[in-house]
Amino acid sequence: MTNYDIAAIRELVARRRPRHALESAFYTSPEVFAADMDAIFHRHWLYVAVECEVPEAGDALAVDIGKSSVVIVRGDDEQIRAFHNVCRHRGARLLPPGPAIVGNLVCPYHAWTYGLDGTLKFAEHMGEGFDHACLGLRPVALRSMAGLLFVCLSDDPPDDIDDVIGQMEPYLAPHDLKNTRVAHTADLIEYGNWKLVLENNRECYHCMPNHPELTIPLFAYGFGFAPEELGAEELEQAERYATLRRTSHERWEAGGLPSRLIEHLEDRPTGFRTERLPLDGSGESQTMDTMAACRLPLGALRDKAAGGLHFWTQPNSWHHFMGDHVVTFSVIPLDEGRTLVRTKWLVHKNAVEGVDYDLENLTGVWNATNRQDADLVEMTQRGVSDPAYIPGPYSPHTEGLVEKFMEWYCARLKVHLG
Ligand code: 3BY
Ligand code: FES
Ligand code: FE
Repeated sequence: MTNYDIAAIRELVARRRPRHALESAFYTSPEVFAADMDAIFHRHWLYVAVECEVPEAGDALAVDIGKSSVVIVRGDDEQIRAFHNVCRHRGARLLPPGPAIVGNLVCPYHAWTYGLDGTLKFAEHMGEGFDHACLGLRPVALRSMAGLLFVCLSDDPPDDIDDVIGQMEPYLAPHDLKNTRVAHTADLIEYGNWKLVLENNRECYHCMPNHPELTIPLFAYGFGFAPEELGAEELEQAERYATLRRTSHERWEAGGLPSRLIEHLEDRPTGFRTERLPLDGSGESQTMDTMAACRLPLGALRDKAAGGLHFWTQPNSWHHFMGDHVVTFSVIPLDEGRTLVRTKWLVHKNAVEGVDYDLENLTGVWNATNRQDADLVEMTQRGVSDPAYIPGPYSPHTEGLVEKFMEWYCARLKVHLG
């Protein structure tokens, strides 16, 4: 049973003006939100966690996604599995959101006890003929992409994930995510629809006026501009950036670091984009002084100026992989006007806070940038909720990737609404 009017939403999608922001209802209507959860968040691969959050057998992590919740757990056989966080007896949640260490998964209600592989091991007082075998936890599709964990809530997940993993692993592997640990997690609730969060992330048009910490201007030139629209000084910077990008790619690739752009944002269910981009200043890291935040390099990375590998997935993540640390972001819609942005900073697993890195220094740039982005999203949510709002045009130069996100979104809605 759907709690939205499929025909009405289909009509909204059909009349979407290309290369323009969406109509207000897409950002403000509870019905469109319900359709988004159904068609997008329940049918696509979602980035939710990192392998190093469940390093040992019995380590578990519960992640809420809308009305759903998923338990990720490492079994005694070292395999990581995911299950719906719903007891097969009368439905109680097995674990609250967040990390846990478990021997078995024991329901707090009547103590039905599941093994780490999801099988029901004990259920007392259930009488004769009770069939344990068909009351195991319902599995959730899970894939590790070089240590990034993706789940799909559908029983029929898009099968292009294996191709994405195949293409991405050479880019991600040098950062050796399996030997990292989470130095810090920040949950930020942004007061805007999840699509405004994604749209904002898919352009750097707003970076110059809003993100002084993000070691721009270099960053901004990585995401599109028109030379003829730049002043003389900006043009010189942009040209310097283009040269640095080319020479950096040559150097990184020669040193075994895949760097060139791969972009499949709008033509497949699991849209993604990656490129290793040079960073400002020393080129080492996304810190206020551009120098590495952590003394221990990740994996086999010995080029201190390894830039920042950015990796985006649709519908819900973006990441920055640097030589000394990784920052990952996952987007989880809460309702039509609120979105959780969960940021994790990963460092080498042996790095000691206060010795090898300073937490303020590690998290400074993205804590500030996230705050600024949250403000931008909130003010946009307010504006698009105003009866006077009319969707405006995207820049063909600096918002091309926003349009690709929207093309993907509308195409995916169409597929699922028929
Ligand atoms: O974090 C990102 O990947 C993007 C790049 C452009 C704007 N935003 C900061
Ligand atoms: Fe889980 Fe009863 S609801 S044991
Ligand atoms: Fe931003």
